[in-house]
Amino acid sequence: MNYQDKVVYQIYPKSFLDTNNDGIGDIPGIITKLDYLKALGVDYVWLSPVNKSPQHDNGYDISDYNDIDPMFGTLDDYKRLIAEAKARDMHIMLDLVLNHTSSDHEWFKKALAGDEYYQDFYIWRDEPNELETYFSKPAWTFSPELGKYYFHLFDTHQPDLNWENENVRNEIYKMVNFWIDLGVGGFRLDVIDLIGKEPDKLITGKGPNFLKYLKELHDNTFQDKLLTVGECWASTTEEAEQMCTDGLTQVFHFEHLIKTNIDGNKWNQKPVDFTEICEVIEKWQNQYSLSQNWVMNNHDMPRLISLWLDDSKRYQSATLLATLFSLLRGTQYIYQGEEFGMANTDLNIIDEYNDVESINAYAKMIANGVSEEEALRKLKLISRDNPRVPLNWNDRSDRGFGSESPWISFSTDRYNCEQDLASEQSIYKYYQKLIEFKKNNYHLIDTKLDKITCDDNIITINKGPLTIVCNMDAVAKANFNGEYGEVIISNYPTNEQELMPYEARVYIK
Ligand code: TEU
Ligand code: CA
Repeated sequence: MNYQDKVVYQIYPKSFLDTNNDGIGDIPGIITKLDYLKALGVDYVWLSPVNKSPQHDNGYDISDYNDIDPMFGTLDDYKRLIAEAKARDMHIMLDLVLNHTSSDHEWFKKALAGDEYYQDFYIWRDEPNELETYFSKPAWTFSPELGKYYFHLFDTHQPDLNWENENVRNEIYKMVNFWIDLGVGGFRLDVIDLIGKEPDKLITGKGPNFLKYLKELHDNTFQDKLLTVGECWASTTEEAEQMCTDGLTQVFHFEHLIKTNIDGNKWNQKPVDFTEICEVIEKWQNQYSLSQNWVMNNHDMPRLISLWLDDSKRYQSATLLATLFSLLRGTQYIYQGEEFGMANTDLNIIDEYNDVESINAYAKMIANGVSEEEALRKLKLISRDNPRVPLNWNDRSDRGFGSESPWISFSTDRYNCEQDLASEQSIYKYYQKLIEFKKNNYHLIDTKLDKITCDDNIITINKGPLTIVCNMDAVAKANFNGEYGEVIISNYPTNEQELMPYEARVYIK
């Protein structure tokens, strides 16, 4: 099964819906919205980690893989979530963070206490080398307990596991099988390409043993029984193919989403060039034959309507992007709030930031002489806190999130789900329409592209009887002669000869 006609909805649990007024979204809150997700057309619900965690990286620092953090609920709540999802013919996907644990994990605590068996679960050296974390700091932290440095590619509270140690691998397989037995329907594998790292050789991604570990994980756990998606920031189609042969169902590539980084540095952004985006689309659609997916938003990226288009033209921007990406072949991933057009938030002081990556990057910029104003401007544009603020379910003082004092400030943007659903121009309803079309006509979607072009910022995709036209510009395009058949979906009520700003049309012949 390749799952390409499925829709996956990502939930960032802390910010989804709070039912006990502690400022933190929770599993019971997710259960109350399953009908809403079902009606959208969702098949799989992926939850960012809800395991026990001290939250130094918002749950991507797990201290107990086999339990749920009390802030989100209990294991029984999680079982109920699985059952309630199944009752609606949906599945729950668990976020597996296998590259590192929290420094509060009992393995690490035992290691620090002198237990050599567990010391070998992590990576220790007498001297650090020059490797850096993804969070702008050295990748080695000195442990006064052991008189050595431990290795971590993320925060210092996220020590990397030593995958060379067979005992680590076996513990992981046992844990993954625990969740399979509990009934999860799939896994998202956090930074999976890093497990084969060889720090002494300065190799971090896709080390020499990576594919071997991946196959072993696959063989000992999910095999080909569940939907699995690997997070790999920069994968070529060849690498993706390797990972998806006796490994994963599919991998994220994010190639289209990192095109605006200058020299790979996310803090230096340039305007999007849609010609480049078309090249990425063409490459994956036409040169990659295994299962693939398209992502517009997630908890690590700014909202795409704000980064690429104009969030003040919310309906057109959101529906235009949805039209472009939903009708490509591949599993569609929707990040919470995307379906009703949530935009970036507008944080103006560094104290309002929560995300460790943003806070460290800011400190580094200031240390390098960047002005506070400029550093804040960069954060505002691209910080991971943008998509992580609580969802605006409505316009009440608690935004329908369930608490007036959330763990991170509400968005400065007040557009909300209730307003969207009541609007003549509902983004949610447009998504519904696209998804319904995609599911009912998947045979038309599941083909290579005949052609994709970007002329004067008008993207045109032809495949079989379908033509998708997207005006990526804020200005109208006169004399557009689309002789592509009948318009079946569009984000404008009438479709004239002129293409309107951010207009999207789907034609069928
Ligand atoms: O992200 C992987 C990762 O490499 C990110 O740090 C990425 O470089 C950054 O977000 C780009 O801005 C995953 C999770 O999605 C992220 O939330 C975690 O912080 C990270 O792994 C560590 O588990
Ligand atoms: Ca709560």
